[in-house]
Amino acid sequence: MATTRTEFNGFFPRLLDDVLTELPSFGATSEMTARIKELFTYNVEGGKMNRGMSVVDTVKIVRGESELPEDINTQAMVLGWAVEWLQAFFLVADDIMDESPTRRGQPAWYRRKDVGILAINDSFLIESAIYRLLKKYFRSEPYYVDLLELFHETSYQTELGQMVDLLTAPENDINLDRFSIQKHAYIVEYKTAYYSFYLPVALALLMTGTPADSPTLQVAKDILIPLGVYFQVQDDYLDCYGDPEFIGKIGTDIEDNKCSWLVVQALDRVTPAQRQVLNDNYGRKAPAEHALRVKQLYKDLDIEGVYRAYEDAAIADLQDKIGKVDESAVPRAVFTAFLNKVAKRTK
Ligand code: GPP
Ligand code: MG
Ligand code: MG
Ligand code: MG
Repeated sequence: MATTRTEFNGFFPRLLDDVLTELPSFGATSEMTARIKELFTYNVEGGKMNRGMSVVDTVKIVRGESELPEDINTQAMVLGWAVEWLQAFFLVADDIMDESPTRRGQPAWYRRKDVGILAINDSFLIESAIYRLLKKYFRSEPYYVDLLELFHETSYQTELGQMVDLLTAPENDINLDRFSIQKHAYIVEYKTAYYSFYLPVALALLMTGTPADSPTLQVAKDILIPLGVYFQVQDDYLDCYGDPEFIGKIGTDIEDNKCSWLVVQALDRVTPAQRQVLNDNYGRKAPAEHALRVKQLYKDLDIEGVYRAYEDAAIADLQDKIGKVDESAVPRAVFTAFLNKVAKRTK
């Protein structure tokens, strides 16, 4: 049985408590502890939890068990939540950099009056908590260093992707020549696919006895990176076409001059006159007419139709890749479970 959201969420208070109860040993006062509690509660909870739950589900599939023994379940839950903590660290920082007003249906953390620029240090604190949890639950496991290396490498990959995302989107310096399909491919692979898709499965494989240098991890990567790329293309699409009420965030990619999948596809299809329209309206924070003009251009170019066609092709390609996986390396169900959660998502 796949993990339910209730079951997964039910584990959070225990992990929160683990981090909070050791804070006095770091000299924390009750005020400090209360603030850290609010920081973690506000930012780690409340997402879709797909990344975290997939660690637990992958462990179940690999072990061929619908219910895990208690000790294994605990460790799988910890790794699942560690991925959610990593995601919270990235999102708190990303919202500052993207100047996003909302996240998960509430004001972005840095926008709270009592937070502001402290959110930078808060994002580091969220990251550090990951390593407190790993130490507590995995310190004596033979694969402890492998877990640490995987979190470190994945963070590095994500930060490299975020760097290119930001370098490609300077404020007040519009240059459409900076955008390309290749640049977009690098950004989405690095900023999203590794941490969102490869990491949860790789953690589950390490936990279930796969050595860190096993070719099995490459088998997983060959499917999960393209799946993660598709996921970020969806994110780019939803930034413009998703319902903010439903997705819990207000899109800012056009205003932020982002190398989004939509603009890259548009550039591939524009006439010189339409390119001029993009040049004159993309990447402007205000007035709102600029972004609306870009959206009208997307409509003229039927970018939504281009997206639908991409989506069908991406799903077919992933199904094809999954069909070719050697089941003695990784059960195909690991990947189909993931694909089913992501395919045609609207949130
Ligand atoms: C998604 O980009 C990528 C991240 C959240 C990774 C951020 C990485 C850091 C090292 C901070 P996005 O800006 O499109 O996400 P969203 O649409 O959710 O803001
Ligand atoms: Mg961003
Ligand atoms: Mg963002
Ligand atoms: Mg986005």
